[in-house]
Formats: sequence, C-alpha cells, structure tokens
Amino acid sequence: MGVVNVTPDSFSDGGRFLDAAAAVAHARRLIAEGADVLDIGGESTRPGAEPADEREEIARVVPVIEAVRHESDVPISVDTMKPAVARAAVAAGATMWNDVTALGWSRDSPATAAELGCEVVLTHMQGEPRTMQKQPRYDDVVAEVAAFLKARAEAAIAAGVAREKIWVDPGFGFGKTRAHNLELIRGLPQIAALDFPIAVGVSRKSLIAKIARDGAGADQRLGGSIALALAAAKAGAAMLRVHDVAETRQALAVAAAIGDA
Ligand code: HH2
Repeated sequence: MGVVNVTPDSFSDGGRFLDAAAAVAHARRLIAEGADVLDIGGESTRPGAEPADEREEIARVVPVIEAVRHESDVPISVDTMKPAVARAAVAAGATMWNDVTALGWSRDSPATAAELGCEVVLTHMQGEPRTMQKQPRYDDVVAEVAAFLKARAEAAIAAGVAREKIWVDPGFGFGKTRAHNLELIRGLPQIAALDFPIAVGVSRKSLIAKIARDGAGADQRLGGSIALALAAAKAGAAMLRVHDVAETRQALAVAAAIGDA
C-alpha cells in the first residue's frame, strides 16, 4: 500500500503534495513502482497534529481519487476517521476505508462502513493524535491491542460489515513507546491469531529513530522502514503501508527468494 498524502502538515513530506496535481503525479509514480493499493489521506495523524475540517478534507482527497480512478484501476483506500469523508471517497472510486480510529471516531462509522460495502482497516490507537504520545501505558501491550482489535471487528460485524472485508492493524506509533512498538512487532503472530489479515504502517515513523537511537529525520529512515517491513511480513503482515514502494518491494522480493518473507 503506497501512501499519498494530500495534507499541508504530514510529517514526512511537509505538504509537498497539497496541490492535487502533485498528489496525482505522486500516485502515478507509486503505481509504476508496483503499489497494489494507494492510500489517499487528507488529514495528518502524526503525533500533535490538529484535526482537519470535514469539508476541507473532502476537498483535498476527492479530486485526487477521481483523477487516479480515471487513469488507473489500482485499488484506492481513503485514510480518514470521518464517515462523511469515507462516503465521498467511495462515491469517487475508493474501495477501502483505512480508519486509524477503528470506526470509533463517530457513532455512525460502523453503519456507514456496512452501507458502503467497502473493505475497512481497523487500527489500534491509545488516545488521540494530538496527545497520544504523552504517556502511553499498557500492562500487556500485545494482549490489549489484540483484545481491542477483536472488539472493534466484532462491532463492525454487528453493524453489518462482512467479515471478509475487515483488516486489522496494531497501530505502530499510535500511543506506543519504543518498547511497546518492539513488543508489538515480536507479538504480531498473536494478532494474526485473530484470523483477520494484518496491515502494518511503520514507514518513516519516528519510532525508527527511537529504536535506532540515531535522531534520524523522516527522510532518513528508509533502512529502518525496510527492516521493520521485513520483520512484519515475516511475522504475518499481509499489507504494508509504505512511502517507498520500489525499495520495499525489492527488499520483500529478496527476502521471499531466500524463503524468509
Ligand atoms: N499511520 C499513519 C497514517 N495512517 N493507517 C494505518 N492503517 N496504519 C498506520 O500505521 C497509519 C495509517 C501515519 O500517518 P501520518 O502521520 O499522517 O503520516 P503519513 O501519512 O505520511 O504516513
């Protein structure tokens, strides 16, 4: 899954793709690099980010989704917590709703996902983006994340979402310390036991600089991103949300040839 940000404040590319034409050009490049899915988002969820207005978010993502849909049949996911944005995105051609609040931001989210009939990615987050990295606490991070994802999947199914449309994502960096993120990577098989396909987003996250203890900026984290992507794939992740599609595909192809991913 290749990341296409249409935000003015996303941590990794600082709003370079705010302009829809630039976002579409970036999408084109990720498709050429071999992305199987594009994740198009109009609101940053990086730690400390301010929420975006619903109409603003729709105005950012819909023209990009329409333009990509017009020239490619690559599956499109919309990265949003708002049901109105998901609705507009699906009308424009998206077939997946990637929601970092696991359909929890609005009371209408589960029923909207059921009505839209799209795939959904349910992600774990402790707290909310503005404050989530302040003091994350767990007794057993892997068990708590697994229990949360199971409960959210059950809530989605109860609202009418088909079981086979559901993905789960442990939410790396979303209210987790260095130690929590490492425990979660090692504990992915426990999440896989829920029997939903697993999505993982670690690409360029600050947790890489914390693990490596090297203070690397977002554009200097490719090595760590690939190391984590390979570990996640080996532990059972079925979809990797990445900025660097070509490099990640190459690493996965080599690991797969060795028999390691
Ligand atoms: N992380 C971010 C956004 N969306 N979706 C899923 N399913 N899993 C993730 O881990 C995930 C996600 C982080 O987003 P942001 O901080 O806005 O930066 P970017 O979109 O450049 O990755």
